[in-house]
Amino acid sequence: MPLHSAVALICATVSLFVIAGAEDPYRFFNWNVTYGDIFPLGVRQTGILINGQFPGPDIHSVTNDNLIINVFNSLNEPFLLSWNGVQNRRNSYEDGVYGTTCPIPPGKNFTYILQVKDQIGSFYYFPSLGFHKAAGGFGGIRILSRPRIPVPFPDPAGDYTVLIGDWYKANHTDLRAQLDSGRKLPFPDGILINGRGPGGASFNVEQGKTYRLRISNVGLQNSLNFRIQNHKLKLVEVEGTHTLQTTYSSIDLHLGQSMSVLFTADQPAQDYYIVVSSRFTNPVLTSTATLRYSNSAGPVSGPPPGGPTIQVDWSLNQARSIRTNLTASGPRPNPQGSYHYGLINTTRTIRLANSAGQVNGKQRYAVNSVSFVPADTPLKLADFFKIDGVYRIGSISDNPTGGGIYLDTSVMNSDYRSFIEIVFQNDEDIVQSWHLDGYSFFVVGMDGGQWTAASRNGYNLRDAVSRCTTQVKL
Ligand SMILES: [Cu+2]
Repeated sequence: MPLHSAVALICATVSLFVIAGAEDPYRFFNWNVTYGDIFPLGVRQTGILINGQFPGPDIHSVTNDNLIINVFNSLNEPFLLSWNGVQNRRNSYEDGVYGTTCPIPPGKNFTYILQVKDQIGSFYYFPSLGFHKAAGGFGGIRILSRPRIPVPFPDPAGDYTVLIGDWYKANHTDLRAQLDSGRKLPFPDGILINGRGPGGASFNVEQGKTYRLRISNVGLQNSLNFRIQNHKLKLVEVEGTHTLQTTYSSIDLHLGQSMSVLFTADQPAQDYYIVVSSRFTNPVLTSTATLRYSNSAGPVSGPPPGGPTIQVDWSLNQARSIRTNLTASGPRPNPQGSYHYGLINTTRTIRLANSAGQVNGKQRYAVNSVSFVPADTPLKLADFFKIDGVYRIGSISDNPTGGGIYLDTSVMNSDYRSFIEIVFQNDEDIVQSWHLDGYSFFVVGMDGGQWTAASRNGYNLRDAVSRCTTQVKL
């Protein structure tokens, strides 16, 4: 199996903004996190609910809003929520992942204070600890443009969150126990669309109108393909970047990725299949939802449309076709193409290789041979209170070592305002997703084979998308 790689450029900049005038609006959320019975695939299992809901409630916001989210943990184990795609500006301790912040103990609460400063787009939140994500606790995040900022397409007649993901009938505690006993995850039992199994979810449209879908892959492991019977999908936004408006018959979403598509209900009035199927798996898992015209003359008919299954090149070509719309506004009115990332010198190259293996009889995953273990004190707290000895800078190498997997609290430094090239290398036999919490990066290249310095000749240094999650192919 040849190595495959993807390359990201990222600026390690933490900018200080001077905010003049009135404060930006506040939005308050009070969330209670509980266990509850759910039956998404027809059998009872323990889900994680937010205010009684599975999936959790959407967060609707506008650029620059302050989000105050008070989370009560009514589970019997520690809990954290991570806000995928919400950028951190000197507040990485608000991004709920082990290492930057303390877990919320059972019976306690924590109030997240976030600002979606200079952001637009479609994202989602999810629980980051203890395999909770396999039980729910996720939901959509949308950040709308401010009223006077032009958006490069007319207001859609409807705007729907679509959370898709592979799913297991087993409780998250059972799945966790399987990894801890040294086994890998089994093949999933199905695919959920907005928390519902095959045929469960439906979306209502009026004939002739155009709708926006904000689709996120909130699953555990599998790349998914999304399509609508007899309808085309126009891609308009990827994780906060307005894209060239290319039309596709189906779209791949790899784990953790979010995209917005527009479609027009321009077909004869009836119901149609919305199909989500697994990529690069044998067998192929398929699930459906229903697109329902308000004047529908009848139920879905015909077989659900097929999509790509094991074709890697198809997926790579589609990924390469996703480009930034250089003449469209982002969070601000100036076209974002004025940011010439391709002209900035990179001062450092980091190569990260993922691997899987057993450590002390448990199934573990590693980056440059290090499988992360949390320190007793979250790293940002150690920084804040100037506690020495919690972690070592440089406890992970800038390049793959080829050595076996070992446990450590891996911490890599970076220079303030440096511009960094990151090469992701995958020699496992499944697609990997890499996500950078609190930052975005430009995905400038993606290809098979071993990365070399000559690979730079093929970089897209003009209109790559800035996003927070990239796939690295098998
Ligand atoms: Cu994140």
